[in-house]
Amino acid sequence: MNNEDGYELWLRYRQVSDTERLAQYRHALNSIVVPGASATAAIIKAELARALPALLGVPVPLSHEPVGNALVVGASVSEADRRRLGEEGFLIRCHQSEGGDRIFVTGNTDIAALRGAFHFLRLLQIEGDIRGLDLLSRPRIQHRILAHWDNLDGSIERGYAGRSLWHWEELPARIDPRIHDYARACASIGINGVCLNNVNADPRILTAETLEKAAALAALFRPYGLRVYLSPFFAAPMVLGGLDSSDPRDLAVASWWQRKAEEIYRLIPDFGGFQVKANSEGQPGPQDYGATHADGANMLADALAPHGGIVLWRAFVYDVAIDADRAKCATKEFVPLDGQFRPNVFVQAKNGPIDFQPREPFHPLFGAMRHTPLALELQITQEYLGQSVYLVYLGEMWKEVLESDTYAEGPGSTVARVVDGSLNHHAASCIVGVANTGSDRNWCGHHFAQANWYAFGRLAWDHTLSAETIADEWIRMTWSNDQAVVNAIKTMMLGSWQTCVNTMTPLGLHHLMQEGHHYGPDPGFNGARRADWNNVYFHRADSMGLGFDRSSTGSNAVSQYHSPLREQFDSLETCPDKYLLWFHHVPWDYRLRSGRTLWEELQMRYAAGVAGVERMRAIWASLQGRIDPQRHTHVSQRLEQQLGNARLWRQTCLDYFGQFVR
Ligand code: GCW
Repeated sequence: MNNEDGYELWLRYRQVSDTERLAQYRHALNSIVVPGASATAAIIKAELARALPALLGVPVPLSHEPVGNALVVGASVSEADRRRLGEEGFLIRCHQSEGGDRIFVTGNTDIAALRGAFHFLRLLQIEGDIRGLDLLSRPRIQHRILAHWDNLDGSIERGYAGRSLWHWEELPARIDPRIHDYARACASIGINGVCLNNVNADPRILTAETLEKAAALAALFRPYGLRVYLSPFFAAPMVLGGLDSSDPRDLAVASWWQRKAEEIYRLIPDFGGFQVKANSEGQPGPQDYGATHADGANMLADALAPHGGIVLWRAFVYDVAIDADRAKCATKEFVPLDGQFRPNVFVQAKNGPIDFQPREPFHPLFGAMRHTPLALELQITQEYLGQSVYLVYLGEMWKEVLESDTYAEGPGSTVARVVDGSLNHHAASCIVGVANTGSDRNWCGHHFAQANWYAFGRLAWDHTLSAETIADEWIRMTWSNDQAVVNAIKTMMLGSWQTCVNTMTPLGLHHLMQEGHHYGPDPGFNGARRADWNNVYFHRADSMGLGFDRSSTGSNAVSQYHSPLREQFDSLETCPDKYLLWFHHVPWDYRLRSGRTLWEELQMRYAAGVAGVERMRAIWASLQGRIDPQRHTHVSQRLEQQLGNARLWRQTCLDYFGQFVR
């Protein structure tokens, strides 16, 4: 078995192994016709010409007219279909004709045809049945954006896979050819936006010089259906423009942004918009002038609106003056502003109210702002989840969030329906994933972290897909179609998130990681300058018990959720175990549903964290010889490291919490 380095990601076209399927595909695909002449059509041609001969093991020529049974990509659609498909939706349909059978992959635009072409290739990659295909697929969420926390110096905030792919210093003169492969990967899973820079923004992102660099990337991305977004520095009018204020209500400030927007759109006509972190963790913002988040967002929105751009205004704020419980701050700050935002503003909230922890209950904002489109921000990069050492499949976590019921409009008011716009009747919708890519040869540091990039794209396109279906596809494309291998890897992946939660923060614990870098345990950490940057703030262990009391007799964060969740979370008896210590300060000898006391359960969970990694390690070892040696060894080494770290978590946390147990 040949060594592989993981560079090809899931676009790893190997000859189909099932002989019946192979015969079916060879029969159906004698030639390829891509009638379009655009840059996108050229990309479709190149992808099919690369993929089909490799998958089928025989030449599949590109031709102007169908020869024999043919795949035709990009042909026009009927009037009725046109309306159903929107801009990016596609159809895949089989037709029989005299000259031969045809498989048509069509859409309203070449970009739609590109999406369809990748979908069709995926069917072959997973060795599916392509006879009689008749499918229509369109995205459920409109803007599906990867957010890169890349700095202009090439470093990446919370990046664990090397340096920035952009090579800012070489742009615009040289564009790393690798970026084409990045764009192919994004296009193949339906991502349609890329925010190039860190939300902790460098003001220089908006200089004329940097904008030319961004424009070079935008030009590369355009035919792949990817728009570029930027994270501006809110005080740029002062830092770059020499104004003496950045007050959003100041006309000179607003007109500076208008001119900046004009300059951007001259260079990047399809520019997507701004993603903004303001008045959060030291970033400047409208509140510096006594103005509100709405004032700030609207001023930027007005500058972008004439050009069709949007503002993603982040709700990751936790000013202690707002509430002593950090989990409550964002909702308290933003709900009073609901209804005040321009139509091209999204308020963008993380999945949970604290900060991308291994598990959090969903962010209450999703049930609380009915008049504003809310963008969901997920973190693909594993800042708090073992970085590029841990094998953690995040598809399951994201499904839990998406399927969480906010009860905003009674049962069935899921986060997914808030985000896709259907619940509150918003035409616009957006989801953002903080990217885990970098210059490492395998893109994501850990071979299995590629699955999270993949899963983000697939869920952004269709949040009704199950985590298991997505894992199944990814495994077949990335590793093997051998059913035994697929089953083994799927078992590893589907248990991996719960294993990570058990390893670090079982039963609703959160934020116990080492300061700053957030890898490894440090439950006793108490040296930060802000109370809510200390780990003891979050777990509150004492001789009475463990956990943050957010019940109605504590911080009352439960009140930010709708009934019946509010009551369910509020009562120790009905609060789900997985959120127990998130919402309650629980006595050490309290008996959980399992019959074990809290202290016994905690020991059991930390042990389960270690056992889970041991199980993954054993399964992976059993796959030796069925996976290429290079990738097999790489993952084995990571699992070994993960195991060591899981043991450290168990020991550190049980030693630490044990001191409080009488
Ligand atoms: O998760 C925290 C990270 C910061 C990050 C911040 C945010 C970009 O520790 O590195 O800053 O959240 O989301 O703004």
